[in-house]
Amino acid sequence: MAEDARVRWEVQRDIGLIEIDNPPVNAAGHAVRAGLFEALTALAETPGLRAIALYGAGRSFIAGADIREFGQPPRAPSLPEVCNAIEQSAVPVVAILHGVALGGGLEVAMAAQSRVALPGTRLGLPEVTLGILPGAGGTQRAPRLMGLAPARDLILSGKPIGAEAALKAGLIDAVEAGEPRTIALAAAGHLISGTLTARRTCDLPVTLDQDDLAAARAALPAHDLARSKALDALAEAHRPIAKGLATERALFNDCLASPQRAALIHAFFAERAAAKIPEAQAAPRDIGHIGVLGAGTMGSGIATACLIVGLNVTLVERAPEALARGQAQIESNLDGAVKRGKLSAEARAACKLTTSDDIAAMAGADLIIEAIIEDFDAKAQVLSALEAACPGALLASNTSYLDLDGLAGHLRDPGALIGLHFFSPAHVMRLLEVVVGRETRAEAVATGFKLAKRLGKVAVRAGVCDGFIGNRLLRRYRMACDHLVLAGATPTQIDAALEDFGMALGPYRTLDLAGLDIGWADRKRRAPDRDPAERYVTFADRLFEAGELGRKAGRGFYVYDGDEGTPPNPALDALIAADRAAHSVTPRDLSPQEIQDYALTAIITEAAEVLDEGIAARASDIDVVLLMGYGFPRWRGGPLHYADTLGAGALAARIERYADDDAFFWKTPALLAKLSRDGGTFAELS
Ligand code: HSC
Repeated sequence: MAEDARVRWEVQRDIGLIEIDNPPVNAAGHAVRAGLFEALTALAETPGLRAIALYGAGRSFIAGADIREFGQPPRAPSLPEVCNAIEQSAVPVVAILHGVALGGGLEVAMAAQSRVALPGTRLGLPEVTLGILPGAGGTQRAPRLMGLAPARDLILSGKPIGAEAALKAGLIDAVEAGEPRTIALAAAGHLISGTLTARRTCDLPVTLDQDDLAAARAALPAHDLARSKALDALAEAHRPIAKGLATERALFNDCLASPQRAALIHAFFAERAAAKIPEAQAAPRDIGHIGVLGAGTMGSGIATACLIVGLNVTLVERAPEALARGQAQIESNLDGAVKRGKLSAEARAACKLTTSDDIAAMAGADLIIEAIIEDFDAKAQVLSALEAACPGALLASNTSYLDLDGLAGHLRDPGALIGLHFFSPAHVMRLLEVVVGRETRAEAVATGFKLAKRLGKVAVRAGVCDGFIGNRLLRRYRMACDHLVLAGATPTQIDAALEDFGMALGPYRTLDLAGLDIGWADRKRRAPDRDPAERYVTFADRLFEAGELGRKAGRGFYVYDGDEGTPPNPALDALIAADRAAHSVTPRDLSPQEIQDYALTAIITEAAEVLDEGIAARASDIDVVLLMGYGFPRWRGGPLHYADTLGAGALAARIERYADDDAFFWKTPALLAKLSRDGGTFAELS
């Protein structure tokens, strides 16, 4: 047996076995590619060999190319070269898939002459989610194995499919249960006996359906480079494979060079970096039993999220009608999860929800999350009551901006309190801000992160300040948008410009969705501290005071009660005109670019301050919060990744220009000024 650091091979009678062993996910980095190439070459020279089986050690076959290598100088052999060598092997190769076979991993498998997957294997081509396309033959071999339309689905969705679906689609040849090495030996035997057919994928025909590709292209968002290039590559799949592969390579390189690729890969690593916290070494508590106090929208969403992953939940609410409403909401959420395939019927039946009107019912819970109204005194009072009634439990507040240290001050054991800022709907949104107070114990932080992982959420550590990371940036962004209205833009123009930038929803449409009462309550709470120098506009307050609360009232910034779309609320013109008159502003036209620059610079400015104050540990954590909780376009990488593409110098100059008009709102943050002076980037700070 020859040995390579990442790939081992051995000969068993007339069978060659190749094992890939590159923890944690068997990414096909340079060492794996070189090892595979060497193993194939050595086995090709081994006399009497009749079949080769390729499998992965550890928890997966291959999770794809090594993403860290993108943007680095290429090193031979490339993955396409390895795939071609597998496909052209004179001795037939069977690939044994388990865990995941993603991206380049599935491409390696598709180049083999046969494929067997273990039950539970997830197979997919997620490259477009990273701003690239399958570049090791995936766009040419998937259509040959599955047909053009299913391959187009697999590639454009980026979503993996299960082993049974892959078998049905023709992507694999068999599903067998067992250990990968045992299945590898058996499958190689079946290749030799002929019970498993060996065929070269490159020899299979593809029928081109131009209409299908044209319809898929018409459905793409205009910015989406990777999916558009993937369609270009698929359109070549009916040609001889060498030609198709050459086109695929050129298109892959276009994607590789694009800012979208850099942004999407930044987002991939940013999500994973967020889990690296100073408290990672602390032992988290068991979290089998969760208490949730408050059965409103947030409480029932949090309870649903916990139930879906099999946690026991005790839900407490004083008012019987509210408890009944919350319980009904949870039941309906769980039914929805079953319908969407997120929860099996058996798991649904096994959900353990206990309800009560007495907080003592939560005694014995490992962690209790309060999700009552956003009012400091009310929260302080229930937290202290919880501490008395449920001794020893870790306590969490689902506050979205209140002072966690102030709340902890009402507890005998302030170290047991943590902030868990869920986003609505809590059983759907994947972001969780874990707010760490001055005295919060490491055990509580580690438990918050453990809960997030169990719930399938991405947790970001945040320090204490008004609004933590996300809502603090959002407030600044909304103020900037109000200033743009004052200057002459309409809310509709602002929504359109920012949706054009890629925001999931414009700021005023978002306000309508959330309800104008929320922003109003926040502004009212902060009113006593408002500096008279602030350029405060009142049109949103006036709308709220007229009962126009947004979607739930049928009217907000837009009108929702007609059949003719959602026109702007006609009442706005007079309210905005009054603000302009009060500030002696003569309105002017603003271009979409001006709107985008102003609003985005406000987010970046606040983000730089949040980072400098240590509220966020890294620039990429701020990016994750905005990407996962606030609809910031993932293909732009988040506000600070986007800031790096503009350059600190250009941003500082822009802020100075804005400050000429409004020196109260616009001050260059010290951190940005430093980066501008030194020519540095936010990414380099992490
Ligand atoms: C690709 O394959 C392109 C091809 O078409 C080839 C093109 C070649 C063209 C050449 C032209 C000349 N690479 O997520 P986790 C790390 S693109 C490097 O926490 P889980 C991850 O960062 C790729 N590292 O675990 C983390 O590191 P940390 C297509 C990778 O169990 C650790 O592994 N494939 C990596 O929750 C654990 O990851 C994909 O997009 C990779 N490919 O999920 C799959 N994958 O501990 C991406 C993971 O230091 N990966 N890491 O933080 C995933 O979806 C998930 O990681 C898994 C595991 C589902 C594999």
